[in-house]
Amino acid sequence: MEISNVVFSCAALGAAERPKEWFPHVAVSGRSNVGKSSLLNWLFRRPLAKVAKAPGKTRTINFFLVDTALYLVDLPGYGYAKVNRQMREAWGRELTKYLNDEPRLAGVICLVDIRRGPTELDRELFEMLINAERDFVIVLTKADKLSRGKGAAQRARVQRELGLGKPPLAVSVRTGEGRRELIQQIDSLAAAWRHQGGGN
Ligand SMILES: Nc1nc2c(ncn2[C@@H]2O[C@H](COP(=O)(O)OP(=O)(O)OP(=O)(O)O)[C@@H](O)[C@H]2O)c(=O)[nH]1
Ligand SMILES: [Mg+2]
Repeated sequence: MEISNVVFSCAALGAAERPKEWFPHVAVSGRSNVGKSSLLNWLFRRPLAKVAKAPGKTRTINFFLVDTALYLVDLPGYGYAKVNRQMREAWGRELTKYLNDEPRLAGVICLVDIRRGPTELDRELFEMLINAERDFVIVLTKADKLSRGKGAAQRARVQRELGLGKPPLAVSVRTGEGRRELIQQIDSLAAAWRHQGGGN
């Protein structure tokens, strides 16, 4: 798979606002500021998703239609204390509904900062995805922030801590590391969904 034509489709909070077309969704999740929107722009090679230095930028579920075949979905981040509680609860509810109930959701790319490793909130999300029987992969972001040796050590640590079959993929939008492998992972999630009957 290559990503050539991408169009922003819509920003949704509730289920009624999601796109109507029956294409698989691959969603990108993670803490605020982990680099979700940056990673999507890097995949698109176009700045379609809004990025910010401060956390809490993305506040809706944003759908991008890729080559009229699948949606890549930018999710609001979690773990950002400064947004008011009412807002946070509203997203939490809508996000939980989306992750649990959306039949077109083929899988989730769970981003974790390579320097920090998984946090308590990340683990809560993994738990929710396991309970919902969702396919997901863990991807470490900002690989450029660590030396090669330290990066490899962090990958091994995360593998061990989460009991993964192999070390997670590490990516960097700065150096370009991991782009092809990430596209492959997205492709396999969508392919598995189609193979399993496409949400029907
Ligand atoms: N060094 C480095 N910085 C990165 C990388 N990816 C993202 N960043 C920076 O991290 C910050 C947050 O990026 P965003 O893409 O807005 O993060 P987000 O996860 O979408 O954040 P929310 O929308 O608030 O949940 C920005 O300052 C980015 O430039 C990377 O691979 N390397
Ligand atoms: Mg964002």
